[in-house]
Amino acid sequence: MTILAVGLLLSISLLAGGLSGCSQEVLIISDAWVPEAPPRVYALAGYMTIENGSGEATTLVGATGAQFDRIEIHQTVYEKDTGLARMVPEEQISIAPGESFIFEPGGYHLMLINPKKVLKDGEVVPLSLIFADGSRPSVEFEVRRERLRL
Ligand SMILES: [Cu+2]
Repeated sequence: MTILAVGLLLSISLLAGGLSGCSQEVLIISDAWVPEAPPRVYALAGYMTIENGSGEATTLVGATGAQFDRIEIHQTVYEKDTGLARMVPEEQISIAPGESFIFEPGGYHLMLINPKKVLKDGEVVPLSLIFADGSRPSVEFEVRRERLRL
């Protein structure tokens, strides 16, 4: 029973590893940054551009990072009536072949929930993106002192 379970896990991770090797060659992630925030904030935002240089659609389903309790994909939307902004969680982001998807202030962002330490301008935050095909490319997000516009 235990041996079977271990064998199964091993083949799953080998499969994921193989897939990640392919995907990373054709996904270009650039301009990854996190606005510096005051201490004791509940969450930080992460922005980036994902370019899908492959011949197939790719789907981002999440992200992880040791410096945060959890990470969600959010979209900022503005209410037509009031003009007030609110954030809507998104399960996934699909990017067509040859297309780019931009996470930027006022639109989509990674919500980095419960930072475990204060991040200062110039520091680097390592995150792993999670794609539906099982690939988990590592991305270094640069902390920048820029006003956060939601
Ligand atoms: Cu958010």
